[in-house]
Amino acid sequence: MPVMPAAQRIDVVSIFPDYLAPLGLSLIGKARQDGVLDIRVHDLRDFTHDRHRTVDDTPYGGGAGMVMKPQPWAEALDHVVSEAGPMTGPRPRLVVPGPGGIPFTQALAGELAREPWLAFACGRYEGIDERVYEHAREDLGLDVTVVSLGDYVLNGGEVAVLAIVEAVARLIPGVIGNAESLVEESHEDGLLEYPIYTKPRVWQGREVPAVLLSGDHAAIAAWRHEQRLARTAARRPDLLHPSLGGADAEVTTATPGDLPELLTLLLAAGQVATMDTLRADLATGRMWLARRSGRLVGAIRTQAAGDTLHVTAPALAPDVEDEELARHLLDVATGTALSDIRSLLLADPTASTARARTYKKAGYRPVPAGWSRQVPRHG
Ligand code: 6GU
Repeated sequence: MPVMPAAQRIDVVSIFPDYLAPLGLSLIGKARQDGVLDIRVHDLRDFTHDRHRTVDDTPYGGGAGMVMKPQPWAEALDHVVSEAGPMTGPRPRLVVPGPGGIPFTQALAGELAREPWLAFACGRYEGIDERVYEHAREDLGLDVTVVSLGDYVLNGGEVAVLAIVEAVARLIPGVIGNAESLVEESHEDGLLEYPIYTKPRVWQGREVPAVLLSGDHAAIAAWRHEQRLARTAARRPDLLHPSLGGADAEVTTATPGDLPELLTLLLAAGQVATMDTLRADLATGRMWLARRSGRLVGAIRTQAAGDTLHVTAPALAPDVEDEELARHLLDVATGTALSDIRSLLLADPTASTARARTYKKAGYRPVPAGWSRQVPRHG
């Protein structure tokens, strides 16, 4: 007989329990019915003892707004945890949504999805008295994480909890049917998703890109990868630059102080350069450097001329035969190019067999001056 894994338990404490009603809908509502998720919403005001069910008061030290009182929060958290027994029993991980938290990311969603028990404390007003966090950590033994959705301010944590629970729950087996669709998604590998189309092939005079109808799976995969890079560069360049830790290397743009080391690398890699040509390159184009443990192991230079981006062969240190790194440098240098670039010209007419394969895989075709590739338009 198949053994049902225990449901993930989620407790939410809020002064607006109705705000969390959407957790009864759609795939999350279904998962609750199926016993995959055990979500319990608590009203913070049930843990007050005065006639007005007061949850807030003015801040010590002055300042705008109101602060959530410690007593109702402590009793609410005690109540949630009490269902687990003494200090040694299972404990929820306490997540407190707030603009001052660590960024909520797909990686954090994955981490939270592996927790058997989560508790969310929805603050309102200016926030919760700091001693509630200390009580949760020191007296209840909870791991407390303050989490922010982004750099903007919401009125309270409830909307954030809806977002966080949705991102977490869909990673739990049994919450969404198609495990495949989990893998191929924006952010799972640090790039945004490619554009997608369905029937009809022509809609209001707009055609689906021909490559998608070609049946050429390699061409389709190359086109999609290209679209992902172009989109990420246009909309989220911040994702490309640090994620350039691909191929175990840190990729950065060069500064004048890098030039002597760069010259050594280029000469060792058999390229033609002097300090003067490099200074000129730096002034008129862009240079990307790949470092491993601080050591310069690769470089590539680009220069825009009209709608063509001229790209040098990726230069690698002689002991670094790593086509993945070469491809990575090429993707970085071309993926972050200006959006009005329509074609790429890669000056490497005498590429090695391995390097020629890298260029072909990246969508380049041999031309007399080296290798050429067209850049698709993107939104
Ligand atoms: Cl998680 N909570 C609140 N109240 N405001 C926010 C937020 C969270 N993330 C961004 N702004």
